[in-house]
Amino acid sequence: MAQNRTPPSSPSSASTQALTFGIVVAAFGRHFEVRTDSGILRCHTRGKKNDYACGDEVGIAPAGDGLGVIETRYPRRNLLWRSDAFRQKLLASNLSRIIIVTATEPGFSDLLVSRCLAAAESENIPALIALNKADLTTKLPDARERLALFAALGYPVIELSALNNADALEPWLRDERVLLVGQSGMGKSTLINALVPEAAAAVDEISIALNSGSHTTTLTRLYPRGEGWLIDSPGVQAFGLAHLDPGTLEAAFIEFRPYLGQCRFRDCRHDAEPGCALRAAVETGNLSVRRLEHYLLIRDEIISARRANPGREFDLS
Ligand SMILES: Nc1nc2c(ncn2[C@@H]2O[C@H](COP(=O)(O)OP(=O)(O)O)[C@@H](O)[C@H]2O)c(=O)[nH]1
Ligand SMILES: [Mg+2]
Ligand SMILES: [Zn+2]
Repeated sequence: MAQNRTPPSSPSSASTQALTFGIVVAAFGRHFEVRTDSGILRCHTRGKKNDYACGDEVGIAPAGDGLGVIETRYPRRNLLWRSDAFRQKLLASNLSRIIIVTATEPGFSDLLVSRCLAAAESENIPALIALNKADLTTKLPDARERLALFAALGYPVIELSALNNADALEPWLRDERVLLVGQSGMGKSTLINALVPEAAAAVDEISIALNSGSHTTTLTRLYPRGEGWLIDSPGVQAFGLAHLDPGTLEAAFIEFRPYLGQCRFRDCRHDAEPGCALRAAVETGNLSVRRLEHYLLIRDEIISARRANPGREFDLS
């Protein structure tokens, strides 16, 4: 999948050496693994720069002994990330699909599903929902019912049992660049092991030595598969969307779109204003009250994150 590529502009550094094209396949703080045509290189970065994500296409200067330096990053087609008032976490880039992994047990948060969907929609990345552990049949009806909310919006919901087989996902993976995202314990790593036979290393925690000593960290890792790839990510509990402005968030709730701009007041907050088109649609059963609640909660969180850290710039494109 990697190929040699000449950088778009001549290198700005003193080096005139041609850069080697690669894809970031693992990120550990300021160290990265980059897959190139001639194998995986362990790379560090220039200066304090560390905003690379799994899936990024980069140009590296090989330094021998399986080491290299990331010199440049090529433009991203998209980027999935989360942020609160002060921090941000890059999840993955250049995706063609996101699979939100839920399970019959332990229980999952439908609010988190809405957050992941909003993140995907804001970057125009198609999303589907996997309902894993379908073999645990006592909890299955309840999980199905909770996901019906999203199925009704048109998101595919695929039931499967990763421990038995994951074939049901096959049509959604072929040559695609897919991120698995979800709470911990849902079965993301188990799914990767089922789908990428040589991925036996997809364990939850991997100890790695960083320069400051030995750390245990959860890891985002990319696994090549056919012409595409799959990315396993650590469990997310909080998926902050502080980088989305409220207008983007509204439109990321796809079923709201026909109603946006229809409220009596142009700056309607969809809380208790008269003539709110979203509330009216909830009253008539055309919109789900649960999704409106999710939207309001995330919107308020974005507003307070921005108040807590005014002037913060969100630009990672
Ligand atoms: N019964 C059942 N257990 C599963 C299934 N898939 C995963 N598990 C179990 O769920 C636990 C969490 O799985 P893991 O892949 O680590 O979840 P992750 O945190 O999302 O990566 C492990 O004990 C798995 O064996 C499944 O389809 N059925
Ligand atoms: Mg895992
Ligand atoms: Zn309104």
